[in-house]
Amino acid sequence: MKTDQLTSIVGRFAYEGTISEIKPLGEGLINDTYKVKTTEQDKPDYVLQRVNHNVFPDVDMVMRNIEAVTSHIRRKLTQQGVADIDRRVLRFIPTCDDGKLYTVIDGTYWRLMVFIDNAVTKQAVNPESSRAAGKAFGAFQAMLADIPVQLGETIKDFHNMEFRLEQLRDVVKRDPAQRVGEERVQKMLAEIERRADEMCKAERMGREGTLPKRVCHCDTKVNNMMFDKQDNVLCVIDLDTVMPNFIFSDYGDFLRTAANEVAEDCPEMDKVRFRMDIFKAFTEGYLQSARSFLLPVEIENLPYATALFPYMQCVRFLWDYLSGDKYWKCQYPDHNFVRANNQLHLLLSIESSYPEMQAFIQGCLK
Ligand code: GN1
Ligand code: MG
Repeated sequence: MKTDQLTSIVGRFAYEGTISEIKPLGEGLINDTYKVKTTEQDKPDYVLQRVNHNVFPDVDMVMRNIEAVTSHIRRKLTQQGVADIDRRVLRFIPTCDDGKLYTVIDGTYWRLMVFIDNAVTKQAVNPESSRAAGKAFGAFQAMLADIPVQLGETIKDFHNMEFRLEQLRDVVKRDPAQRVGEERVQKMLAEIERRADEMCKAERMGREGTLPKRVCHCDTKVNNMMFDKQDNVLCVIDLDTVMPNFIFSDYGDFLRTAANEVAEDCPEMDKVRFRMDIFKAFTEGYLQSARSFLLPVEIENLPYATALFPYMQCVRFLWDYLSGDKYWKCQYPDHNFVRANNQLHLLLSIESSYPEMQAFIQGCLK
C-alpha cells in the first residue's frame, strides 16, 4: 500500500506528532502491520495495523475485548504503582470522529497503537526468558481473573479441538485442492485420527462442568510478547484472540512455539525436538504466578495441554493445505504440509517425554 494512503489512514486517529516515515513491520501471518515514525523526540512512534477481517469477522467485538482487557490491566498496574505503563500494556489511539479504537475504510479495518521502543520480540527463547514468560502469562491470566465484563468469542471455536477435527474431516470429504490422495496426507490423517478421542478431552470436561473457561490470550507465542534489552518481559501483545477459554490454550501454545528446537516450518523433521529445559523453566514460572487460581484438574492436565497444541496446529495446517492454502500465507506450494508435519514430529517428541513432565510438575507443587 502507498505511503500517502497509509498517512491518510493514520490521520483519522487522534495521534500526536508529525509523521516522517511509514514502513512494514514484523512477520505476523494474519494482520498487515506498519511502523509509523514521528519526527519529534517527545512524541511516540506508532504501529498501524490492518485487521484481517476474514479471520476476525467481528472487528468491533475484537476491539471491545481489547479495550476491556487493556484498561483493566492498566488500572491494576496503576494501583501497583508501576512506572512507564505505556511500555507494560498496549495503548490504542481513538479515532478523531467517533472515539472508537478502529476505523473502517472501504471495508478494511484499521487501528493505531503506541509503538514500544527499545524493546524486542523474539523468535527463540532460552530457559531464563522462558521462566520470565511463564510468570508473565500466568500473571496476565491472574490479572484478568476478576475482569468485570464478559468477553466475546472473537473467533468462534478457535481452540475447540472437536471443531478443528470436524473442519479437517469436512475438507477431506470435499478435497477442493485434490491433495487428499497424497500418500503422505493419508499417513498424517491416520496419525491424527488415532489420537482424536484423547485430544478432545478438554471439550468433554468442559461439557461435564469439571473444567472452567477463563480469560486467556489464546496466541501465547514467544513472539507475542515484548522484552526489554535486559531480557525482562515488558508486556503481552497481539490481543486479537483474547477470549474465554481453557487455560490449556496459553500454557500449551507457548510451549508449542518456544520449546520446539526449530521453527514451526522447518522442513528438516529430524531436527524437530521438544526441549525439556524450556518446558521446565516455563512451567516453573507459570505455576509461580498461576498456582493461586488454578484448579487441581487444570494442573494435572498440563502435560495434556503440551501435547494438545502441536496436535491442534497439525490439524489446522493440514486443513489449510487440503483447502488450497487459503488461511496462512505460504512461501512455496507445500509450505502448509511442511508446517503440519513439523507439528506432528513435535507431538511425537512430546509424547516420549510425558512421564518426565508429570514428575516435574509434581515436584513444582511440593
Ligand atoms: C496465527 O498471526 P499469528 O502468527 O500470531 C494463528 C495462530 C497460529 C499461528 C501459527 C488468529 O498466529 O492460532 O498458532 O498463526 N492465529 C490465528 O503460526 O489464527
Ligand atoms: Mg503474532
